[in-house]
Parts: sequence; structure tokens; C-alpha cells
Amino acid sequence: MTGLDIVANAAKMVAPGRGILAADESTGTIQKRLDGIGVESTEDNRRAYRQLLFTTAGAEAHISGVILFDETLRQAADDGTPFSKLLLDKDILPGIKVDKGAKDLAGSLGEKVTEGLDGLRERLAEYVDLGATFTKWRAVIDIGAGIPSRYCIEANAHALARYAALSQEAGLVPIVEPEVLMDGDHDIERCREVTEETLQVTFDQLANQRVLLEGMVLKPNMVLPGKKCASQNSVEEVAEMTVKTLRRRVPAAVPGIAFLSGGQSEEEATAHLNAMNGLGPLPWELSFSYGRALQASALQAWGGKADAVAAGQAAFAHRAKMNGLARSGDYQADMERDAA
Ligand code: 5MM
Repeated sequence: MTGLDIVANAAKMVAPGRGILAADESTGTIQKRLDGIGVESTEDNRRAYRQLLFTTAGAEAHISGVILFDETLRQAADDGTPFSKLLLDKDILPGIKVDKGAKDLAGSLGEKVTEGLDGLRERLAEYVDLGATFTKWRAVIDIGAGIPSRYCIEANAHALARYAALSQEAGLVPIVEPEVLMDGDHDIERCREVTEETLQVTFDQLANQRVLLEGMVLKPNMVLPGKKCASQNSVEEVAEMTVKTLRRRVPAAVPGIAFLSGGQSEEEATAHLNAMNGLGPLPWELSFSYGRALQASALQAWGGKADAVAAGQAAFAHRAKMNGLARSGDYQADMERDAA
């Protein structure tokens, strides 16, 4: 792969009308999701669930890429087709989560730093052989009393940039995900302040480490009040505050921004994206890279039952379509009711 390929693939990942499915739950997280529907988290049940998502007819109209976990990239559909090939055949780019998770940050109480740089160059070469076209690394920034520290933001941004540079060297488009969590009781203004600082430090590091901005995708949080904040904001306020923050801190050379959903409901995440896309013209594509907000109702509808695969796929197809419409500001809440 060449630099031209990463630029072309980054553009494809954030192409109009489409977005990314984050299906890269690590073993512990997918266990929680399957526990929630009373399904045992065996390797084959995890495979069956991912197969349900990836074989949903027509999903490719609204899904440009899927982020996989290591185990899933090595798995195949019932007929033996490797998942990476199945997705590529549907014009969906397969990607891979390459971080090793957020671990306690030394010298700080309650903050995390994401690990996984050791041996990353060699792992990336293997992922290319397995068919991956892009990568993902998530950093976690928590808001609380006296945190985040500048130290935590800088340590995470440095690691994100090292990961991004190595990914591009391997011909893989890095998704750079600095997530400011929405846990806590802080207000939207505090989230704006922390998100702005996090993005500023992250883009400084990306520049220092010679990352090609045209060949990456940013995956940030939206600017939201904490879940426990007494004062919640309207969809319009969240959209305006998020776009204002991004305009200040994300260079126009970045082709696209694909939000995480972060614990919002499915419909909230869609409504916020839709409202933001109504605030254009914008310098970058504004897209989605949702995990929970694309999967929650599909998981419930499936419930682990072989005869409910079609119901799970219908729920996933619906969410993909709603978010596809939100890419151009064409989503309306009554489309949810009409589909029910
Ligand atoms: C799908 O979950 C991803 C992996 O999480 P763990 O490492 O905790 O298992 C996660 O990084 C996800 O891609 C992002 O948080 C976006 O997902 P949401 O649910 O926030 O949209």
C-alpha cells in the first residue's frame, strides 16, 4: 500500500451517507453485552453474533467500514468465508482495534493511559496479511475532581500519535479516538473545555510525529453534559457546542470525523449527528463510528435465538439507515415511529 491508498481509504471510510460500525468489543466487553441478553460468551456465540451483523442484507448502503477485534478478524462465516473477505466483497472496509486497553496511569490516581505500542509494528504487518485496511486506538479521558491532568492528556496523545504513525507506515488508516467520557456530573461547558484541550494536544502530537492528516479519521466524543449533570442540554445546543469545539481544534486537512456514541441512546446519537450535519458547510465529513448506538436494539431483538437472526438484522439495518440519513441532516424522529 502507498500513501495514496491511505488517503483514498480514509475518504472512503467517511464517504457521504455511510459510517462505521464499531464491533471491536474486547473479550470482557462483549461478555457484558452477551450477559445482558442471557447468552454465554463462547467463541462461537461471539462469531454467530458478528456474523448476524456482517451478513445483514443492504447494510453496505450505510456502512463503510467495520472495526473488528483480533479474534473476529481471524474468524469466518458458516460457509468458511473469512469475515475480512465477506466484508470486502460487500464494499465494506475491515479494520482492527490494535490497542491493548486503558491501564492505570502511573503516578496518578484514577486516570488511565492506553497501552499496546510494544511490538505494534509486527502486529500491524500481520493484520495487513489478514486483510485489515484500517486500525483503531482508543484513549480514555475521565472528568472528575481535579482530573483530567495535563499529564494524562499528554501521555495519551503521545501514544495515539505513535500508534497513528506506525499504522500509516504499514499502509493502514488510523482511527484516532481520544474519548472524553460522559460519566460524572460535570456540565457541557466543562466537557467543552476538556475536549478542546484534548484535541489540541492530540493534534500537536500528530503533527510532531509526522502523521499525514489526509490519511486518518478522528473519532471523538460529542460535547455533552455528564450523565449525572442536573442540567441536560437540547439536541441543538449539543450540536452547536460540538461543532464549535471541532472547528477550533480539528484541521481542515482531516477528511472526516466519525463520532463514538459513548453511552447515548441510539436515538440521541442519531439526532445529535443529524443536527450537526444541518450546521454546514463544514470543513470535514461528520460521520458515525458507533458501537452501542448501532447494536443495542439488534442485540435485544436477536437475544441469542437462531430463529431471531432476521429480527436482529432488521434492527441493525434500521439503525444503519437512520444514521446514514443523519449524515446529510435528513433524519427525522418520526422515522423511528414509522418503522416500529
Ligand atoms: C465497541 O467497543 C469498543 C471497544 O471497547 P473495549 O475496549 O472497552 O472492549 C470501543 O472502543 C468503541 O469502539 C468506542 O467506544 C465506540 O463505541 P460506543 O459504544 O461508545 O459508540
